[in-house]
Amino acid sequence: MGAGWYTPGMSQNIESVLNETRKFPPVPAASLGFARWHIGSEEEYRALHARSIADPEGFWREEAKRLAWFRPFDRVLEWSAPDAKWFVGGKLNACYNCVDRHVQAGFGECEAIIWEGEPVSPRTNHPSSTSRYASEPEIRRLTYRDLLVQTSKAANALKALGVKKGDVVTIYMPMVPELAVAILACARIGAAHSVIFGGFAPTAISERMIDAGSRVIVTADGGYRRGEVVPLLRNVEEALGLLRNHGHVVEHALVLRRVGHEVAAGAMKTGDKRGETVMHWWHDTVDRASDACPCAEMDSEDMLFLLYTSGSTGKPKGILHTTGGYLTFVQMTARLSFNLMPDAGQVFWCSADIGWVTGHSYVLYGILMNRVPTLMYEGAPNFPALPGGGGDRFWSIIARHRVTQFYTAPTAIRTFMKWGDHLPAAHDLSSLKVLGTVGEPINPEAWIWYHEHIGRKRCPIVDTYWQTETGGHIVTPLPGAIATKPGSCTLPMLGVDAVVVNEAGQELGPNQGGLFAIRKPWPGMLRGVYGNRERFVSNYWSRLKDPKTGEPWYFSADGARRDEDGYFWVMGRVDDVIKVSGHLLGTMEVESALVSHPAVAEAAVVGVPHEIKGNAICAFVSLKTHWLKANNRHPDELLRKELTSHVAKEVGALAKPDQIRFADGLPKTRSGKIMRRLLRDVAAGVEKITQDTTTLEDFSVVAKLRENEE
Ligand code: 6R9
Repeated sequence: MGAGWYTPGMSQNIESVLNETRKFPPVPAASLGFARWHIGSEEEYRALHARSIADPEGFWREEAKRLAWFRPFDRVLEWSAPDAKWFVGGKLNACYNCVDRHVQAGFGECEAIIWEGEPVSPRTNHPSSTSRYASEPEIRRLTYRDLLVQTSKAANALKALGVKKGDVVTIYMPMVPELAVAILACARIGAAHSVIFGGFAPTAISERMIDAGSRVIVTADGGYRRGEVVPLLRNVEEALGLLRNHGHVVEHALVLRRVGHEVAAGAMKTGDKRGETVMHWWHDTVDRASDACPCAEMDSEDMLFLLYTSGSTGKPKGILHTTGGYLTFVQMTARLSFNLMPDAGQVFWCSADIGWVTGHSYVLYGILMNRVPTLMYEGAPNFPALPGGGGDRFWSIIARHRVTQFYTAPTAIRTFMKWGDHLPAAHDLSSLKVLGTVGEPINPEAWIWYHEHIGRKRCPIVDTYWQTETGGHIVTPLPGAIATKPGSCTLPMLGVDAVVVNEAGQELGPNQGGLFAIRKPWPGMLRGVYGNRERFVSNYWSRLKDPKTGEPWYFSADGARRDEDGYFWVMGRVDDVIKVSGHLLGTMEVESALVSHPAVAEAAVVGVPHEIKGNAICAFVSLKTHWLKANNRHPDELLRKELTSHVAKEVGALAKPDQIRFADGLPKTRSGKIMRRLLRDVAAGVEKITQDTTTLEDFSVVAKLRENEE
């Protein structure tokens, strides 16, 4: 078994990472202006990690004590694989841990959220202007007391709409402070939140609401993105129509006014109905609600949220996280990975949208629990767009707010590289102390650029490997303790028993490619796939097990290797899931969208390595000839465009194929399975077809596909 056997979906250039030998030692805390590192040496890390694996209950008991519990837990863990119960018997509340406890401890006036809106007008040539822009962006600062008042009001408003403990509230909002407020308000009253990324289409909203049995949605009239208005309310109204057709009743929609100039919004009044759904403006309900609302006492294992993520089948799965374990895990990982300390002048900025797990754990929960101000930015990095192309908004934000920890994705870093070194160079980035990356393997070139041009060779980079399912970081360097290597996420988080194994569950030697597994439960682990036990078991707990005891191990669906220092190198997904610009997408989701178009007979979607996006989406499509004839249509550019916008409409713009290739038929094995590996090679333009093609049903198909290569 060589290093390359798990190549599907792999977004790292294997040769370049295998030859990567650069190593960057940790720097003294004082050189960055930190009072100290939480963990300051590799020896300390190794001793703590060894202890956390030898005595997980002792280790996690101490960590959990950092939270505020209404009732202490009786037992740390009840484990009957794959089911874990953490901190059994304990009662707590997530909003209390993020907000109330800080106010009660006398920190009510400390900043909790610093928010910057997108709109600014580009600078005119006004000579007296010291700003790069004609108008300064809108900035809002919320203290913990503000957050307490706002979440209490929103919680009371939700209660008035009939939301109860255990209900699922869907949230589809732009990156504005009210999004954080809505999430925390749900947690406050014990309702689970299901946040849907604002880039998703009406079909995606309706699918998720049905799956979650959710009857209340919180949204906004729109949001700003790259100078345009994203029509959130219009999408919700369309979704409500789809839901009605399914017989799913949404009782209430709570709508924040963010943009104000939408026609649909102008026409809406509180109390209006869309079908059976009663519409409410946020300013009519939340603003008028009482600001006193007690925190619900939640069981440690009560559901905190659902977050839908793509899988290898067409339907997204609702990843279920519970309260005590998730909170314990994210407060610890946020603190250790970024060296968070309250009252130390830190400002933490994670540029991810809250619609993804990174935003849940490291824009909100993990950062607020550590009482460090969290920065939220509403819009795009290239607004306003600069004359030469690209944008420097992120660097101006870092300078303006003296950001100390910055966390973003490799795809963004590669985009910044393309826009040019002069953009970050023009800004004061001296406040930065720790840089983070997440979402996909980072190529060494991007890592080095981040290190030199953003970190100015001073700041450690934490390459944090984790998933929606893991709740928080599972493999990452700790910035004061672990020497980094560009492209490697280095060593496991405390309490995480991570390994690279073969199919038989045997640990592999240095630089042997295998499967990434976790052998012991950890508090941030998912507790289920909502309403689908079978998918939970088969997706995560069926492929790998302890060869001695037969106990199932967690399988992340990623291929990985460890080097001679035990460092992990994640090589990418081994299933039919791809990362496109850092967003997880099931190829089946895109295929289902394509075949729902009347012209399409069959579709196969694969990822192709892409310089900026990590993966680009390539769709092979065979068309219905009778439909083409009947409608006088042809496999041409026009149809390509139509199919592309059809996918955007069905799933969301993030799922748009970058390439559509028409084919007479798709290559299949005798058992009828589409030969994706082969299509991947064809799409990537690999010269020699690596897969044994003797099982192909129709050889001519391969030749045709290869002829069609652009
Ligand atoms: C947090 C998040 C999970 C998948 C995961 C893996 C990839 C994430 C990575 C990484 C290499 C890293 N991934 N971080 N691969 N190095 N630092 O992204 O969650 O959207 O659920 O995606 O992302 O393939 O399996 P999610």
